[in-house]
Amino acid sequence: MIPKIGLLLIVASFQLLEAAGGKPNIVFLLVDDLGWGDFGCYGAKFNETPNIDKLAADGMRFSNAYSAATVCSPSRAAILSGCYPARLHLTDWIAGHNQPTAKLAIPDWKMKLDHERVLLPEALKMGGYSTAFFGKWHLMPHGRPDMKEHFPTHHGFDINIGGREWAQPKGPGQYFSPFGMPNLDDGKPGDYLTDKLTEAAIGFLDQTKRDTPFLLYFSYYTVHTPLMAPPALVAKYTAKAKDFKNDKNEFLNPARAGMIESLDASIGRIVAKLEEMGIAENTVIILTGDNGGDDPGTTGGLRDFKGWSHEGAVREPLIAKWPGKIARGSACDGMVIGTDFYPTLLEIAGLDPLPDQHKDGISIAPLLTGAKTALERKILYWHYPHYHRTKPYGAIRDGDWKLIEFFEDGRLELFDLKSDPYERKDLAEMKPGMAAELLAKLRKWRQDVDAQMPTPNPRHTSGKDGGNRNGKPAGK
Ligand SMILES: [Ca+2]
Repeated sequence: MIPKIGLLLIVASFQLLEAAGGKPNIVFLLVDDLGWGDFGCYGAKFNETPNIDKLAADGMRFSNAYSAATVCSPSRAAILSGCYPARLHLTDWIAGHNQPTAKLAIPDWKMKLDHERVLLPEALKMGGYSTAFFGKWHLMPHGRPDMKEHFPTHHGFDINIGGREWAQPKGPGQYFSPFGMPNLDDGKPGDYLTDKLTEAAIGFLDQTKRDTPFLLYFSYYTVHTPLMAPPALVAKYTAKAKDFKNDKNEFLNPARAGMIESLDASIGRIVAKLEEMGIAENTVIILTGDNGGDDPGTTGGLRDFKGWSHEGAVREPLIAKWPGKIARGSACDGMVIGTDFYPTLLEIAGLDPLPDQHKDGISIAPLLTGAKTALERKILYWHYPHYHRTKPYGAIRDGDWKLIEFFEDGRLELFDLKSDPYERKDLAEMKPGMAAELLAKLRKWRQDVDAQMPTPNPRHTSGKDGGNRNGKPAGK
């Protein structure tokens, strides 16, 4: 690997030759615990998301976009590094669950990002971008807000508003003032976190220099628990729930629906601000989530949800808008995963790929512009050597086929997502040849990325296999 400092010098020398003007601005919107069925444009009838639906109507909506993990930290690390969590050895939410007597002992994984890697914001910064972070970080040692070297500002962001070690708002008022977050105005009693972060993001836009392109990385704390929304919105959805005909088993939670309406309003304000500034035409907006929703009613019918091992845990909404480049009202069913954003945004910014970085990502720019309807890459992987709601597992999607391997006992599940998108029919026993072929690919990949595996646990207590934190059986 080229030493990071050498890479910085090489890239910087190229960038000095190139004027920054004309490069598109980038607004990356990452929603926490977002279900595949949470937006109107993805089928939601209870949640109301007019601004997000408009964003999709003005751009492209993906139907096979994935997070690289079923929980927060590894998914976020994959976006920022362009590498699979398995390669980073950052495979669980920080700080993870402690299952001391489970059948398997989890590996010694990393609870922080390596400084040796060149992350997406660092690469864009080298390319002349100003970089700003808003919201949830959750990529540093648990309970160590003193470790400033792990904050966003030490990983390529010029400014950090709100990011710290927290997985969720933990200030005195949680989603309401006071917030207790870095560089975020605590406001007055009753002020709501999503609104205050949006104000800060708009304040950043106000201060941007027109000749400097920017990355606005807005990592919403919403809609992670605790489910808390402004009282007027809770009242609105409480009333709506009373007469709601719930044909598709949506999650009728007034607080969560209110959180999503606040999110939608935030996105509407940012889009309006870009238009008001006259820079909307030269700004790419990407909206996605870090892992599935935290309730079975959020996934649009996909099996399972956050922290499990099936599609509902990792399939995410993905909407992209880039006027003049992405066709209005377009749709794409090509497979995309969180590691792809890094090389995609480099290409959009007119920057060369970086040697030794973003190893597991592929630019989806050809999908966005319509040059291609699918990437040559047909295989995606997941690796979770931990206990959560699921037991430790690995998974591979190869075209329409998906195989899940559970590490405790080697049990396999095989699904044909084309005919069975909701993973109702396990074909592992009916199609042992296909299962074996996919398993071989999955194991080969684990070797290639040096994935950490769980090991037999000498402290395992017979009869207490650790299970999962909710005591539910694996699977739906
Ligand atoms: Ca999350």
